[in-house]
Amino acid sequence: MNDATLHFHTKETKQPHATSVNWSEAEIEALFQLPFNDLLFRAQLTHREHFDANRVQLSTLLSVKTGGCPEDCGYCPQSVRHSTGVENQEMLELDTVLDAARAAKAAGASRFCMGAAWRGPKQKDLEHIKEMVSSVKALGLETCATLGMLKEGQAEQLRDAGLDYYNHNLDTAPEKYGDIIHTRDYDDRLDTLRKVRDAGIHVCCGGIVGMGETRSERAGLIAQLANLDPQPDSVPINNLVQVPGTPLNGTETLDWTEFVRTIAVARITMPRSFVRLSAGRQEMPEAMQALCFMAGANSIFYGDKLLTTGNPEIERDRQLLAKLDIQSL
Ligand code: SAM
Ligand code: DTB
Ligand code: SF4
Repeated sequence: MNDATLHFHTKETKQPHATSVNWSEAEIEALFQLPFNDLLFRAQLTHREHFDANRVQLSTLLSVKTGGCPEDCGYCPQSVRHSTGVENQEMLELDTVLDAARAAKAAGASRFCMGAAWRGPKQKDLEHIKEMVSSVKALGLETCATLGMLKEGQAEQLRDAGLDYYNHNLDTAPEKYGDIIHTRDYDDRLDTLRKVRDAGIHVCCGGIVGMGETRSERAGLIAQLANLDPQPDSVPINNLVQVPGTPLNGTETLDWTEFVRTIAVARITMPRSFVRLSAGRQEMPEAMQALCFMAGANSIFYGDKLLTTGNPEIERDRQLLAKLDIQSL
């Protein structure tokens, strides 16, 4: 029995109202090392303390500006530096976005997330995005955007337009980061997250696993996320979608148990956050997804497409959720 098994009382039960928690990488690694069933059991206990275990939140993604991105993120099919066959698409018309948002709402999504392949938005771009945000919000959907780095004052503009969530990921552990991205650094990301939080927008921040990182680097990513103060409202855990033409294509895939463990550790360390089982679901068997829900995932991307890559068909997800008696939030 290791340390984490012996000290079964979780930090959150010790400090139910603490806003600031401090998880060391060693503590997080000890969670990863728990016997699989013990880890899942503990994650379920934590999950049930804070959430209805039979409900999952559904967010639909739309790429409102695709490809041609100047950044060099090694996983991303939209970087101008990688030949992936993704067709560049300038900013979508408002009506196109609204049609997609109406369809998402009709299919049962509660949140609509608009993504753009930018280093960050220019003011002219932001004007269009603000229009999209306020119009999507007027349909009765929660709004989310992921537009890259924000400059001073931009988060406030998005908030005033009605933006509920901003997605900006830390992506990986600080020590792994330099292997993956060279055009912006970790502090740039933390700075954008601070701007979002200071503007009063909910923070959606997570990362990608399966990029060839070690287990301690996965623990390092979770430590960074869990030690954000306050913790992110929503934490997308992406399993790398390997796209031919990207530098990370051909990376050894993560064993499925390790992915489920990552979800469980995210749940235990961020007890009140929505943990989103994000990219990579199309490649996951249903039983693995069910284990992720058992490990505390309580949100998914819902809709046939992520930004440029595939996601399970809506009908297939409906059937899966029905089989698991899971209802949407
Ligand atoms: N361009 C903006 C940015 O990077 O901040 C917003 C869009 S970007 C595509 C949003 C996130 O998608 C990335 O931070 C990364 O975590 C995730 N992502 C991109 N490509 C991925 C892939 N192939 N597999 C898994 N996640 C991916
Ligand atoms: C997040 O963490 N994952 C989503 C969303 N935030 C924007 C994006 C996944 C992208 C997967 C690759 C693609 O479809 O281009
Ligand atoms: Fe550009 Fe975002 Fe892709 Fe990085 S992840 S290349 S910033 S679109």
